[in-house]
Order: sequence, then structure tokens, then C-alpha cells
Amino acid sequence: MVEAGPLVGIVMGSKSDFKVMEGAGQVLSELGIPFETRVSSAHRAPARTLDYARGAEARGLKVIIAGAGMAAHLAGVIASSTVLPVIGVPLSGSALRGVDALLSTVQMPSGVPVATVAVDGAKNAAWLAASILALSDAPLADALRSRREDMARAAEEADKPVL
Ligand code: RP5
Repeated sequence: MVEAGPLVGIVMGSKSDFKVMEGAGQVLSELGIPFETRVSSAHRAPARTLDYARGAEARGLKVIIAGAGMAAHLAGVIASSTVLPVIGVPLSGSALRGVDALLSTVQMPSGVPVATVAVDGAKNAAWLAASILALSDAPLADALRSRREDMARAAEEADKPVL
């Protein structure tokens, strides 16, 4: 049997980011999307981070999710060295509760985009990665449609008198 290689790379700047970033892995696992995870700091190990970004496309990755906190340059640095779509997750574990990481991640200069999700939005980063992959994967697109229907049903069921 031919093993499918990872389609999504989940990168975080520090092991301390794992608690939030594991949410992305959970969503991808539920959807049956193969992924890999890496810890690679844009500040403490810039050469290694750039090597990862440069090699990602050739290794078969289609999307990269990058989560970092504080002066969060990880997603932008990765985006600088690949044309794969990069989804940035600003993380909240700082004195500024993620506002620092949000601005660092979202405010990319023109030409090198990072699709930035909410602070600590690792799960939504995975849903967005799935939507990108679904452009060329009809069964995955069907699975996403069916998950949306589940969500709509759950929201309707929640609409009961609370008092
Ligand atoms: C960022 O600095 C990391 O992404 C992490 O969110 C933050 C703090 O890192 P540690 O000092 O916990 O390793 O680069």
C-alpha cells in the first residue's frame, strides 16, 4: 500500500505553542488529512525555518499552518520562502494576550500574504487548509459540506428556551 505523505505542515515557534496548535491537528485528523508537525523558531533557528519553507513544496505539502506568539514572524518568514498558501495563527501566550502576535502576523506587506485567523484560531486554520485542499478534492469538499450541515443542525437544536 502506498502511504499518503503529509499535505499540511503545522509549524509552531516553540513547544510552548503546542497546547493551542494541537487543535489544528485534531481537525485535520477528523477529516483524514495527512499532516506533519514541526517546532521551528523564526528567531532562534531562522536558517532551519527557511530550509523547511524552501523544501515544503517539493516534499508534497500543499498548505502550511504557522502558529507563533509575541513578535510572531514565523508565518511571514515561511511565506517569504514558498509560494504555498500560508495560514498564520497568532498565539495569545504573552503579556499582550496575542494582540502583538496578531499584528505581527496579519500585517504582511503586499506580495507575500499570510492568511491570518483569529488569536488562538488553530482549529479554524485547519478548516481553512481543508477548504484549500477541497478545491481539488471533491470527496473532501463533500465532507466539508456535510460538516457544515451538522453544525447548522446543532445550532438549530441549541435554539430552545433557556428560561
Ligand atoms: C514565539 O515566542 C513562540 O511561538 C512562542 O509563542 C513565544 C514564546 O516562546 P517560548 O519562550 O515559550 O519558547 O517565538
